[in-house]
Amino acid sequence: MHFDVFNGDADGILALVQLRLAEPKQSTLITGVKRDIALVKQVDVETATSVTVLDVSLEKNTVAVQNLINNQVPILYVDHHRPGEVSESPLLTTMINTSADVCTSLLVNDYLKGKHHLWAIAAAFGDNLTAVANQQCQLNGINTTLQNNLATLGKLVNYNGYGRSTDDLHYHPKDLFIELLAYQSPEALFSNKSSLFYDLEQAFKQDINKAASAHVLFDSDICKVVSLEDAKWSRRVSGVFGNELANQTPDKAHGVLTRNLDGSYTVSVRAPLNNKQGADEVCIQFPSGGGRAGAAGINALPEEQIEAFISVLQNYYN
Ligand SMILES: [Mn+2]
Repeated sequence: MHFDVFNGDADGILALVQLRLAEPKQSTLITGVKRDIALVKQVDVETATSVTVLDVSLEKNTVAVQNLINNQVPILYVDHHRPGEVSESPLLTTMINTSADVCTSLLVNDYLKGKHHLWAIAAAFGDNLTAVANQQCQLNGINTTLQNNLATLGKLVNYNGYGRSTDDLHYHPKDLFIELLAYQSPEALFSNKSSLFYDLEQAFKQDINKAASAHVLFDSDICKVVSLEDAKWSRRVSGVFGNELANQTPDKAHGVLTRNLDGSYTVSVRAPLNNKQGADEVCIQFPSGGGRAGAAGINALPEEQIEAFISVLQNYYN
């Protein structure tokens, strides 16, 4: 049995859509919410004959990958996150590139020589690689309407991946993959007015409108921190809402808090759009913090550290 292991966001799902349109294959699908990245360990070593892994850091899956290699299972690994120490093996084929202007779907696009490039461009938009995605649109002579639709598709599929567990999501990423695979190209998806594209768009609008009533914890010229009520919609929209706030006031840093089951908070941090650095530096000052320069997060911020978080954020960008 072949296993397809993929991140539940736009980049992971659309990388697999491209691959399986080009190389159809019966497979067992393994995925989860966007933050669920230690996925390879879910592969059944006994029945696996081959494995494809997309858009989850090799560093977080080293042990499981080694275990597959030890069991003579060939692996194709495509990703753009930190790989850590990669053990050489003729069984392990890697396409890993950590440059800031690359995502997994663009790597798959190269591998397939651009065969399904529209899906790859949507994924690049989903991973917020807007400049690269726009450039790809230009290179391929894509008109403005299609370009806007691809950007929306990337945003919506990415948005669908956020949640505490897959129960929070509108579509389980497995189902989203299966439904999208039924379309040869995103254009067919856009022209079907009853497709999931329009369902997701509707759902997104509802969530983002609710977020407008977010509780403001702190607001200055430097940064703004808000908290959302403890609800499924809050967990779905928190990441994208951070991006929206950043777009509205590009000179400010932003933090969006949602409450966890244990009373701690998940924090999404966005650096000011006009100064896209340091979000990770702010977050790693707290246990369970991490991320990239422009967008980072803290998985479990204790309630009593909210004030400390706000002053770190304020002082960092002051
Ligand atoms: Mn990605």
